[in-house]
Amino acid sequence: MPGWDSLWINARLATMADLTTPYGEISAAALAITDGCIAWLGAQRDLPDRPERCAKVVHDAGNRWITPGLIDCHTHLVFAGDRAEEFERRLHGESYADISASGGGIAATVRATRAASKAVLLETAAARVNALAAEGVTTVEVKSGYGLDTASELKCLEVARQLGDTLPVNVVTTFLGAHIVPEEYSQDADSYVDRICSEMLPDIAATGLADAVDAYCETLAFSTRQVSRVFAAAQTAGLRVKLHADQFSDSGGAALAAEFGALSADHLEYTSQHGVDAMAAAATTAVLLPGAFYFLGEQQRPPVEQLRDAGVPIALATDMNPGSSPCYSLLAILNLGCVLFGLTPTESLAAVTRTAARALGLEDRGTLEIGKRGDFVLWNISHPRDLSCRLGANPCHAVVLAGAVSTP
Ligand code: DI6
Ligand code: FE
Repeated sequence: MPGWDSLWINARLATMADLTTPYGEISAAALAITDGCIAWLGAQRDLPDRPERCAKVVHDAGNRWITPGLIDCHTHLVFAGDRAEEFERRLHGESYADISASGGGIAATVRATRAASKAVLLETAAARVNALAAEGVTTVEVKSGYGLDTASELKCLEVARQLGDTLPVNVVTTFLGAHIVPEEYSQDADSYVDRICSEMLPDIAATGLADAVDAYCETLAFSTRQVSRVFAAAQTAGLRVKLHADQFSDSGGAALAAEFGALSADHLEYTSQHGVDAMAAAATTAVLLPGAFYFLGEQQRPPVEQLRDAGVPIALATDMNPGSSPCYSLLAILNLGCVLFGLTPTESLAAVTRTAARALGLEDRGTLEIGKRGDFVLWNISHPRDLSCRLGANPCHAVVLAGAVSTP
């Protein structure tokens, strides 16, 4: 008798592990948990004994599909204020870049976030995390980047950690001090980069509040030369890097990310073949963000074919933020990934499970396999492709986090 903590029976598993069969399906399956991790999975008829004799608790999945817990690997969900008015300005013809240049955009959210208390930031961010969790998200990456001074960045990263401590979701944090040049440095971007490298990044790394370092490489933010300095400082502090790259133009961001062995390069609409090849060689994951593409009415799609051909794994994420992607639904992103970027439903689901885990450097999740965390979702769907083909539906039946049912 194996003595597992719990056992789920009558399940259809989309393991996402061995994708030589679609979704890595195991039908008429069972899945066992011990100490919060997957202890066994396979065809139910292969169980070593009757279910009640195998585990302390037996759950009946009711022949539902079970997928790995979803992972949103790129968000900016700790922020104050809102920018709905900018949404209207864009509809009237102003561009994202024009609005940024006139003091709106990220700078507007920085002003509001600096002025907000930790309690307000926590409450508003918790509502956003809960929206994701209600759709089966069990791990979420949260970036700072709306503080842009040490104290305000620490405030946001503390809030991010607190979200993970208090809500039924795992939080991975990223320091994005190089988001834009803050207003007080507007005449001297390089001095702000100096400050990030010599003061902010080392101080923040020492607190342990940041799991990685990101930067925004774009004409309205930082150049490749400036990002290189930030990445070098990150590596000195022992932190992995990732990059907002080539969103509005080919700045060579993807190749730069690859040069620093980045976990991921994100956006990539304008990435060249050279950038794709560099990512493949460096095993850097591509994180595509169809929410920002959609909200900003972009026309140039990321080079999905080239990424596929080069074998670069493709992840998808919400990019949840108050400006370029006020998207509160990772399931909607699965649909946009298919419709806007031409991913298949299988690729889309892999993009928010196994590949999203890879984008975060997490080897303990993202697939249903023995030894992985017991983070998974039961769905009211007839096939995993349903998750990609609907928009605005939430077929999540239950969420299990480290083996424990977390849905109310
Ligand atoms: N991620 C970002 O950091 C920026 N764009 C993006 O896709 C800006 C977010 C914002 O508009 O606040
Ligand atoms: Fe972003």
